[in-house]
Amino acid sequence: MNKCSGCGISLQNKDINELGYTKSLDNDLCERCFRIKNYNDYKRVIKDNDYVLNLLKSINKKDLIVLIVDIINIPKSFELIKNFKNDIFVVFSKADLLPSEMYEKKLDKICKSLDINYVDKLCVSSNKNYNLDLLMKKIKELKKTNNVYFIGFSNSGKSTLLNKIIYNYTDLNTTITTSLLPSTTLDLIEIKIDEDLIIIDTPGLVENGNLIDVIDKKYLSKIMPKKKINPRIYQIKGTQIINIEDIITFEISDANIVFYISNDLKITREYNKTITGKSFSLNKNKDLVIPGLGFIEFKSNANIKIETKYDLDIYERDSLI
Ligand SMILES: Nc1nc2c(ncn2[C@@H]2O[C@H](COP(=O)(O)OP(=O)(O)O)[C@@H](O)[C@H]2O)c(=O)[nH]1
Ligand SMILES: [Mg+2]
Repeated sequence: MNKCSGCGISLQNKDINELGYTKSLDNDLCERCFRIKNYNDYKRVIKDNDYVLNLLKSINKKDLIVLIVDIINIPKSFELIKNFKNDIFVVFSKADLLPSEMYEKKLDKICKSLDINYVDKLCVSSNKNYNLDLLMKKIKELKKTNNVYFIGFSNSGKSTLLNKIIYNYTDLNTTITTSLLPSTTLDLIEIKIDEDLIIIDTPGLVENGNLIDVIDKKYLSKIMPKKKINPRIYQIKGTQIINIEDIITFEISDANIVFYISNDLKITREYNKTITGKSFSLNKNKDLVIPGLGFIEFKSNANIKIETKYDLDIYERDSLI
């Protein structure tokens, strides 16, 4: 059966409401990928981790896994990745979004703390073609078989990276569908790079409590940074309320903090208001990570209370910057 070259799903012409539908089985793309590519018209599909992990069972023990991690959205837990006993090459994507490369050493520490079979790491940017030659060189050095799997959480940039590799290093004229929405890639997509290398794109794993899975899709383009993030510094005296649009509100006292979120999001201050919500007590040089939105760096010790209508798995880590 033919598969959609955009998302990997098996094509079918029987049921318009089911995934993989196309009018004619001679088409390369399913209707959904066609609409994403031509009209930017996304249809949210939710695939759970059991579905993805089941597909990943085809990974053989000796195959190299390239774990793609969005530098802005480093997940709290890599528990799911621990199941893989393969060599894991950690690739941090979207390096173009952060202001400096000071974080490279800290990433090493993060990788070592993940308790996965970590063999190497690299920061790349598909948008800026940053470190892609080095990525290919390392993949070729690290791989023990011809199959190399790109795995990671949704929206970490797996398909975009593989498209860049196809464009830069092959004569193929196929493009995998990419979008702002999670679960764009629906099945394994094998790309033969050369005689000795097949890279396999995979659907993303879902991270619990991530804003991109719950926010209305009309806000997605706003919360996902597209350009280098301008760090926004706030020196707070007394107690203040800070809103990030109507997504999340913080009550914070006497602190020096820096927001790393999309430049398109407005941060506003409010006075004489109290909020109810979860409290965090943060030390200097810690980040508060708001999955899907970004992170706040604490340059001083502070208490912070958070109110949001979304069920987010907010967590604390050593500062990245
Ligand atoms: N700024 C930036 N955005 C990227 C980069 N790579 C991917 N993205 C964006 O991240 C989103 C998810 O990309 P996609 O490749 O579909 O992720 P996947 O779910 O892991 O396959 C899209 O909106 C991409 O435009 C990058 O190098 N830099
Ligand atoms: Mg994808």
